[in-house]
Amino acid sequence: MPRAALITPLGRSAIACIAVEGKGARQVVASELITRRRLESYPEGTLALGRWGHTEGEEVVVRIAGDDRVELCCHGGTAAPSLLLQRLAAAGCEIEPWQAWLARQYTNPLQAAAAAMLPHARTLRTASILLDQLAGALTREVQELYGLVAAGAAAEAASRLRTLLVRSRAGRHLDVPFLVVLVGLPNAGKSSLLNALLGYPRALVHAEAGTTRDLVAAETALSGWPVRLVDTAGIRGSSDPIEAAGIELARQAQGKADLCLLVHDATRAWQPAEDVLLSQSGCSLVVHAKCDLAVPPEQPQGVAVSSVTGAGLAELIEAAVRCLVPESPPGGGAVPFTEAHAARLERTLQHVEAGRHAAALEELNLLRHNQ
Ligand SMILES: Nc1nc2c(ncn2[C@@H]2O[C@H](COP(=O)(O)OP(=O)(O)OP(=O)(O)O)[C@@H](O)[C@H]2O)c(=O)[nH]1
Ligand SMILES: [Mg+2]
Repeated sequence: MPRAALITPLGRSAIACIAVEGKGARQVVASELITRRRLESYPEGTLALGRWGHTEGEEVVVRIAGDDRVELCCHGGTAAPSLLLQRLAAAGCEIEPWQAWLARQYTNPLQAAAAAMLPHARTLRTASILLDQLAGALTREVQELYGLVAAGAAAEAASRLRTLLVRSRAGRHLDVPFLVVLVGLPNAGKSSLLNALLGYPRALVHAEAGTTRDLVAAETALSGWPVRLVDTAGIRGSSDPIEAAGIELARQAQGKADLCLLVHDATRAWQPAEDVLLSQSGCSLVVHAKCDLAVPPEQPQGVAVSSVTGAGLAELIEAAVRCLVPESPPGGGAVPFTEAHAARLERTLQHVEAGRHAAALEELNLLRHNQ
């Protein structure tokens, strides 16, 4: 039975594309599509214009991609592709999700996984890393590791495994952004910094302390790495139940962050409460804000910025990226890109270090099959 899948994204678009493949694909399409000549008579590679159905009249560009493969380009949006899929189903096609269609295009499971993640890449940089894996970078590295372990070159294998594990931290953020949370005392300049980093006014800024209550989030990219920035309520003891609820949200966000920007108001002395905040977050970077108004303290060390003049923002972005991605993967390099890859590589390393070569080879085999 032929299968059909919508292979362009759902939602608004000018054009949508449906792939129909498998034995009988042309015949099924020909039963619905009116073309000038019989569809079966077109040679492979032909592009032709047709009219869908006898009553609907949707104009469709058809590409004969192979004997058993046809691509239909119709109007985008939801109505036209849904109609075509419904009619194809009624004519005997099995309708499948694009992920299943895509998986069948690759024989190598790691490459198939990279292809499935690629539409979710948020930036050019992360897409290019996934394209490297789609081109076989991770597959080749796993094969070479397999050869090294099999040949007893444990030290070399362990060193390459460690490199991969470092890269896997960035690899897990090719489709999901890093979480960067701005915390600090009230009025420190958090919301102003959020806006300055985004380049547009997302959060309300006011001279009154305690302005932000809810979490205010927005996505951006820092040096090509996808980042979700979250602004929070200034932390202080408050008897106002609404502000206290906001402060509780801030603490929870701080606990989940990949990186906390601890925003300090450089016009004020460093406070003991800020030492507490610093000790509470695992990974944080101190930001001395409002540096256009005052000289920031030397301790604790941090990045001096002004959200008003823009001074220090480039340095802050550089420092934040260094915290999130200490070693940027080289172009064309192998990058493990899922939690499961990282877990397998971790276990492989443990086996290699303990001299359990058979177990390490087994892990690499499973990784090669993306299991
Ligand atoms: N000159 C100058 N003023 C700033 C800067 N950053 C913030 N401010 C001012 O400081 C005040 C507080 O700024 P916010 O960004 O609202 O501070 P916040 O930390 O979000 O405050 P809360 O939401 O109350 O916790 C506002 O009047 C801002 O205009 C800066 O870099 N330079
Ligand atoms: Mg605020």
